[in-house]
Amino acid sequence: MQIVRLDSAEGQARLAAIHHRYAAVADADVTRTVADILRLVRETGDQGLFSLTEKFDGVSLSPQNVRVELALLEKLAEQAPADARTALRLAADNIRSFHELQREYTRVMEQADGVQLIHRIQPLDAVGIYVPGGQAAYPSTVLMTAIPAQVAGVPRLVAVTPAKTFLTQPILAAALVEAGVTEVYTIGGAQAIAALAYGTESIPRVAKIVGPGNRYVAEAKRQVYGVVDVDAIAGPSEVVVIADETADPVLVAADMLAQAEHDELAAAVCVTTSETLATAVAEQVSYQSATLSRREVVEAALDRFGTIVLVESLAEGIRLVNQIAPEHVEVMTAEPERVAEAIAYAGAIFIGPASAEAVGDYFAGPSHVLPTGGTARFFSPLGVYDFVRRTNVIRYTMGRLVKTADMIAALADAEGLDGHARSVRLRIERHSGPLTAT
Ligand code: HSO
Ligand code: ZN
Repeated sequence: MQIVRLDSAEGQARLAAIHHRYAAVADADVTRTVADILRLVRETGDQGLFSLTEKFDGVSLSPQNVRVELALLEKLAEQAPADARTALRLAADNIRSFHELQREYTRVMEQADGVQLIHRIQPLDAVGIYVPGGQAAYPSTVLMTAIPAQVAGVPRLVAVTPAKTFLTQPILAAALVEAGVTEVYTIGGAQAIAALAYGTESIPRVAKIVGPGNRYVAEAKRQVYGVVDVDAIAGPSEVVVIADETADPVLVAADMLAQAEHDELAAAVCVTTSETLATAVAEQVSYQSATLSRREVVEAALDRFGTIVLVESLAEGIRLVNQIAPEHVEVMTAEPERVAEAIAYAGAIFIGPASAEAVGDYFAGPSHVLPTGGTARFFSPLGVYDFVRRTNVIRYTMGRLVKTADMIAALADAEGLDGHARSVRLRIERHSGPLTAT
């Protein structure tokens, strides 16, 4: 684990690498392959979807077996360990209660003369949740993506996943049950994204697609954006721990390793004012990493981005954290609330030694689907607000129109749009009755 001073040449080089961590390279082959897959499903529906599933997953689908009945899903869920299922249920309850806070309601501005201006909020009709096959699929992520949509009131929650997923990971079936999905289809890859976006004979289209996937899935989501909405394409997970001499090096190291085990591209950084802590964290990182089952992934990640940065003051550390704008920030300092307050750009902030990132990853309630790669500068965590549509409604009265017609017409004239001006003036001319509220 590298320890560098912020103002050293070494420190600057390391931070430059961290700042440019995911200049995602668009692979032309992937782009082309995905475009072909999307076209085939768009043009031929079920037929293309089923032939691609046969080709890539070796599974033969039909309109009769592509959908998993919810009763069967519940049976599959029962094969997951009971303690994990109980934990999923409690986690789901916490996620639901936190997201209730984010609910938005239709607001009406009612004026004395009867004019009504309405900001109407409605849930999306249908949301597709992509659940990747294989080890990269996390039941916690199923909860984090499906529950905010459910709280928003989305009536159709459609999960898609390759057929083999449930056989190898029944806990994913349990998560889908717990999250309250309403439809499940055994399709995966770019072809599943196509089916959700365009619809096929067997799979009615959705309005938005969320959830992580491999690069073909990510590229497919990018290409269908605009036909449907999609969530942000998440990069590898990242944490910055900001710590002073009061922090426990054992915990700082443990949390950096928890991040590093996600991915060879994951970033685990500690920013500290204390040289003693820096040395102790570095020692702990090598000591603890030896016993992790994903040691190889951990080491690759630490080689690439694992860094302990020595800063002169906490103020300097906070500036650095804001420049990195990481997905997660943990604050382990004497007055963590004050430091946390000064952190403007982060997906999620964890205050004090009890708030391990794992608490947020699994259980506390706030979403773990967070902006990565510095996008916390302008993006937010996935939330209920991502699953609603807003519509503006205007209900004017003739009384108000008479009062304001000249101003509206003046603005229309100024833009050279006499059709607009006329449409308002005509109403005044044709209105003969007394000026009532309606
Ligand atoms: N740290 C990941 C979420 C996760 N961790 C899922 C464990 N499972 C991104 O926030
Ligand atoms: Zn995690």
